[in-house]
Amino acid sequence: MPPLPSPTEDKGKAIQEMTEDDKAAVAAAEARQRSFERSLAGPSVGKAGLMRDQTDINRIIAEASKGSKYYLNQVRKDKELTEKIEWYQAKRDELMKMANIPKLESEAERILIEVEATRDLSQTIVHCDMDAFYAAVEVQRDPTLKGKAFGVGRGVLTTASYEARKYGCRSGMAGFIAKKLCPHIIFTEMHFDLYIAASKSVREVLLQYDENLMMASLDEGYLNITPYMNANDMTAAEVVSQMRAEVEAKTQLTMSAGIAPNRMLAKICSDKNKPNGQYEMEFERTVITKFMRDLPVRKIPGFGRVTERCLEGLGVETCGDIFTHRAELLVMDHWFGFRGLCKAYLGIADNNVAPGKREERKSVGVERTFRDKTDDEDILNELTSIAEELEKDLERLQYSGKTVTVKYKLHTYENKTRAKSVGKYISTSKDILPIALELMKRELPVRIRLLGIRLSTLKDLTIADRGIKGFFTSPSKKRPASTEAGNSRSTTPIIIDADDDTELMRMEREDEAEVMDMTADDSDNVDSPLPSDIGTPPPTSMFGKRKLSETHLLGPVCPICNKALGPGTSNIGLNEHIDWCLNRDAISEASKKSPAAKKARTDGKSTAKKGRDVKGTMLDWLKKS
Ligand code: TTP
Ligand code: MG
Repeated sequence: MPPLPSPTEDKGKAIQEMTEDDKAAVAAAEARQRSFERSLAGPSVGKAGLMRDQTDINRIIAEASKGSKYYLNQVRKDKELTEKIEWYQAKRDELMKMANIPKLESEAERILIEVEATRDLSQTIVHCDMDAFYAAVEVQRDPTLKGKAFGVGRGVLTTASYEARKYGCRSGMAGFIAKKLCPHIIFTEMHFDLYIAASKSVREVLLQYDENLMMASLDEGYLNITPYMNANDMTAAEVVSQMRAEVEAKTQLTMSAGIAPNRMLAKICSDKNKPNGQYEMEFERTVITKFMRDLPVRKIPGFGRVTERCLEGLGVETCGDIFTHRAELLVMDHWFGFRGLCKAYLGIADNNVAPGKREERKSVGVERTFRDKTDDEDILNELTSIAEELEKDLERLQYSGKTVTVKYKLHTYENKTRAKSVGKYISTSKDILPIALELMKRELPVRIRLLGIRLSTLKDLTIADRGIKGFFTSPSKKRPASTEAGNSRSTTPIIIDADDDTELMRMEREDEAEVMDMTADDSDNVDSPLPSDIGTPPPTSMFGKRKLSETHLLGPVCPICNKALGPGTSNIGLNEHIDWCLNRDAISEASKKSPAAKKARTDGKSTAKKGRDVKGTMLDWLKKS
């Protein structure tokens, strides 16, 4: 990591004495430092209405967190990512040297035309998002907070009031850093029961406009209002104004909304006139493509800081740059997913709106973060309480499962998982806890900062058993499929559907999970108030390739690579596979030399790609050309 630049006056003098090459090197080092500070500042940087420059804020955050374990971990991750980007650049150069560029460009254009043909402008999709949701509910609970700078949560802020945001305070920020940015900030406890009740009231209003309402978290949801507009002879803007007014009348909370032909665009639009506003995208191909051209890639839902930096490494900062660099991006298809990028460039995405996609859930888990825990008894007590919470979640979500995985994170931020499968479906703490304890006891003594239990190889209890057993299931046990709306917070779904799960997407998911787990190890608070199911994979079609019904037939699922191991796989078999997965050196030929793959191997994460190997076909194609 380059050192922080020296104070301005020294810098001015020093710069005069430098050669052009030196100046370029300093500029590059400063750019890298700023990029590092930006990534350190977390996922929701760049919001409007700040009282000081975002770069200054990023620097204060970097200074405040310097020396903390979180900071050191970010330095390590930044270094790894920089290496990975260099590897991508070298790979691109190597492949481009072999390529027939005009042919590559026309192939890219053919794919773009193919993707363009999937554009559907017939449906009016709305994304609704409550304004400063937890904070607004807190003001209702305690009206003295109105107009003040405050954050919700103590160790880590779940959100901040708009007044606190002006100082750079935001979701996911450690409380002690928020205090540095805004010394008069007030911290409030969280009151989940109130957020859940408010969310329910909002949902009741939204359901009047689309019975298939798709809640993405407690405070946001998607609707298809096309039938409502037709039935009531109203424009989209009229429907959305009325809907927002009804939400406010019922809850005294304000909501913003975006109107567009698909979910991705609607989500981007809902942020445009926040708070308490709405924005409608014109349903015109040329208007949409023009809108996308200047849009920074980071604005695409699901394109986080890892994707942003990797694309930046290939010269892509805005969606428009995707076209300019189409040839390079096509040769990098294996790692970046070319079709997904074409969709971002064209502003094309899924326009299906359907309530909670239960069938794609692979596991249910509870994780807790804390300042270091070393005492064996303390750790096992924590595990007991986690198992009890997991039982409640399984009851609420109506799942049972066969594979218990204990996950812990060492004080060095290294993640470890241990799993065991059993012959029957279980869902109670009585059944889960002994397995979790057995797995964890073998690991002791440890010094950890996160502990969790996850149940996978799931069975959906809302689906009646097929076959003769189904006839005997008591109807009272079959609950209607609950949506995921009860979840306190789900991760942002990536709503550009890519054909395959790329290395980049995996890295982004890991990064997002880690951001969520960003605890204040230097703060006064011990337990971070993060909601329990934060580690749940995003409920998106992109990642949930395997249907739940299939997993029943395919045996236990490896918690590392998510592969089903076949019916009748024993615990020994499962653990042998997990060991192999953790230590494997035979990953795909393509990613073998990638620093990402090397890291994934040591982290125990798989880079093995599901589905067809795009690189194989790409290389064949290059050779032919
Ligand atoms: P958001 O909609 O992202 O944020 P917000 O509603 O507070 O503010 P905005 O006006 O920008 O929409 O998230 C909704 C709630 O989810 C938020 O109030 C608190 C919670 N949350 C977390 O618990 N952790 C997080 O990392 C984020 C981003 C939100
Ligand atoms: Mg919100």
